[in-house]
Amino acid sequence: MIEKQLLTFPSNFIWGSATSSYQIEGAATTDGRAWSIWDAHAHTPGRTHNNEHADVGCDHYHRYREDVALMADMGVKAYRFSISWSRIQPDGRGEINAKGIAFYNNLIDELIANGITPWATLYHWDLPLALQTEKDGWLNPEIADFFARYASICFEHFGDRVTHWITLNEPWVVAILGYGEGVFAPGRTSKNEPYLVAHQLLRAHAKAVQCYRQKFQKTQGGTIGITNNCDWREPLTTSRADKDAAERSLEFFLGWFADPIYLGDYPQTMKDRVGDRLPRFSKEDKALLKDSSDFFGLNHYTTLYASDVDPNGEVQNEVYGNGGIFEDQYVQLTADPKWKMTSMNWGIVPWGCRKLLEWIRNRYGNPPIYITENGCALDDRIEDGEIRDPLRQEFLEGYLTACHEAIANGVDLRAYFVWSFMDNFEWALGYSKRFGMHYVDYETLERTPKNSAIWYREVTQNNGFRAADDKEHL
Ligand code: PNW
Repeated sequence: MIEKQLLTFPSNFIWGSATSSYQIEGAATTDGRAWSIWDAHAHTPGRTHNNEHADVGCDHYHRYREDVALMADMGVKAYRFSISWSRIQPDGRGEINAKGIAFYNNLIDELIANGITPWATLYHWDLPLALQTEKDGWLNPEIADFFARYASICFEHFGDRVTHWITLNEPWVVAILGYGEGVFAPGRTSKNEPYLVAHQLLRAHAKAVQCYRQKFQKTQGGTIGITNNCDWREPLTTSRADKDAAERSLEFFLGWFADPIYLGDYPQTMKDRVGDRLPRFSKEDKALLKDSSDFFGLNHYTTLYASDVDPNGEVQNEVYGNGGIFEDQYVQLTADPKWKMTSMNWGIVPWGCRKLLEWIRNRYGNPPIYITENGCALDDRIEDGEIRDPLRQEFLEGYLTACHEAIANGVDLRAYFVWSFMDNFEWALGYSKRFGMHYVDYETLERTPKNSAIWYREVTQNNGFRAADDKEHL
């Protein structure tokens, strides 16, 4: 018999669950909301699985009360959602839509009434379409001011009750999947634009933080930061070249966005390799960016092995992950065929999570870390009213065990948000991937807790769980 070990988390550890506006809200043109680039992208034939879009999504806009009740049932202390910019400012600038403000006021009040702390993300990829068509979106340096203005509207209306703010969700995905590979909105493919867009995303983040700190933080008493995503990169061999390749891959992934905030500029390896195609920060931008995050928001899903590539040699296979800027990195990425896979084809590798947390601790001076997303998509089916998803529980047990280990090793990890509260619109993959703790029947929009949600409730209530004493996956 496998011995089960009790893993208890620090007493103030925050257990949460996360979603984003475009993925769940629906009500795409209700009450004055205008289209975002994701509405336009999803309505462009061929861009999403079965041409699916989120006009209705999970209809959370109309069902938020039921959803908050389900969150309370699951025992989460915190809920991370995102605000749809084009509900608040339909054109991305100018006029404010009172009905959009009212929706988030209602949601926030409902959360608080249920003892759940709201964590709001200001930008989870749904840029108001008018800013794209009229203002060139994230390529335009002016966007930092548009974003800061929108952010300040949110601080002003919601900041009396929302004290946990995340400026941007995963700028890497916006830059790489939106402007490098073109699989996400706005669907552009370029070797240069990812760097230009990333630069404006960082500037916009910094300006929103400056606004919060100057006008709101003292009176409202909240915290503000950014969420970046990163997979772990393990050197394929012990060779110096492969170790360097893994490090380089992490710097191109996470260092790109975190170095300017914690260390003052882009990683040296990026400057060396990208050269003039990498924008430079003005003195003013550098100062604004430095220390512009009160915490280290991290979304983490998987791991790949990294090895060095001879620029003149032949690349075997381009596994996803380099994101169209392979030639700037020359890192070969591979999965281990022995790993269990999720339905995203992402390997389940909990030890990568621990190593990444420790890498962040070492590189950035042990900042407080919030895991703002972690979870998995599986081929869930509802049978006799039940969703048996033992692999999701195994995934979560593995990753939470890795988190516990990291904390024991001195990592200042303070929160864990499972992605996602419910099945939802998984971007280009439409409704084909189910990441939820709750199953959504897209015909009836009925929500049912998966078995893993029932297990997660125990975890949140006991502030820990009994994990199989199987150190192998660490
Ligand atoms: C994140 N990648 O997206 C997002 O924050 C969520 O909205 C999304 O539903 C979730 O993870 C699951 O995909 C990512 O290719 C999408 O590396 C793609 C990648 C990473 C994160």
